[in-house]
Amino acid sequence: MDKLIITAALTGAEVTRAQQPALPITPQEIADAACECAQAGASIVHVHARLPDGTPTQDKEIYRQIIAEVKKRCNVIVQVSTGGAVGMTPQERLAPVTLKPEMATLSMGTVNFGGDVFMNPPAEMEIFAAAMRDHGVKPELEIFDSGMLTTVHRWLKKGLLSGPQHVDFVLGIPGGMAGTPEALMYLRSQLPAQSSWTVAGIGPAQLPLGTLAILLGGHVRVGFEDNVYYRKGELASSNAQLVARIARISRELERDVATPDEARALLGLKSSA
Ligand code: KMH
Ligand code: ZN
Repeated sequence: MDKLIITAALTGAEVTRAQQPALPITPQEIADAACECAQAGASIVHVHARLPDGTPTQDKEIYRQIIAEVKKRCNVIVQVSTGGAVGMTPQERLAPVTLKPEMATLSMGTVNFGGDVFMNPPAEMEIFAAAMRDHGVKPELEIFDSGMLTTVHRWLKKGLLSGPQHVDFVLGIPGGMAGTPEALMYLRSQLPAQSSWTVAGIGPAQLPLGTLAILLGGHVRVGFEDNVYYRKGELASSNAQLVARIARISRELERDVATPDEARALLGLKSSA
């Protein structure tokens, strides 16, 4: 099995300081959290920008600061969000891709998102895919429900995507596919050949689905964007605490954890050196 790639989803767009007092918000806080996670075993950080008051933003300058602050401190892969927050325009959402980060998320379809609708119309997402290709940014394909994986197959046939894909199953969003082993096993069975995959279990699904992914040869995303708890009723003290636990479980299961450069090699990214 390949070494385990751990992604730390540090901030997200929805979680507040009231829900998780250790939530990183400023570029400095995000960079500190990113490198603490890298130290604990993360090779990718998935980042969302916030204004100083915590409001989600896709402001390119804030993303520029986040990337620069992370690079000053450590060698982790920075993956920017193009999902942003529900209700943002496609133009806003795409802004950080022009900074040519190593990776960016690419949502593969529209999904109910709690009481909201997270809009990802195919024509707009095709533009996102083309922008990532033009800027040399590796997409991580976000799959919230099974039909989105059939879209991946269609896009591969049409040439909108090429080469081995890296897919993230986001499971347990109210309105999306359930955070269950059955859902994960089904999605895994439908992957295009040569794809790598990771799982982002939401809330209580984070730990069991992450553990299952380690056993199945997938990769794992943890962090406050998806889950603010260490265990039922106990908030996590930091993103790094969640990373350290999944790294520990992986090593106990005799699967080594990838460094950022090992993750780059697995994902077909340029080496950092
Ligand atoms: N905040 C969600 C509506 C992504 O980062 O690409 C979308 C999201 C996905 O977080
Ligand atoms: Zn996100």
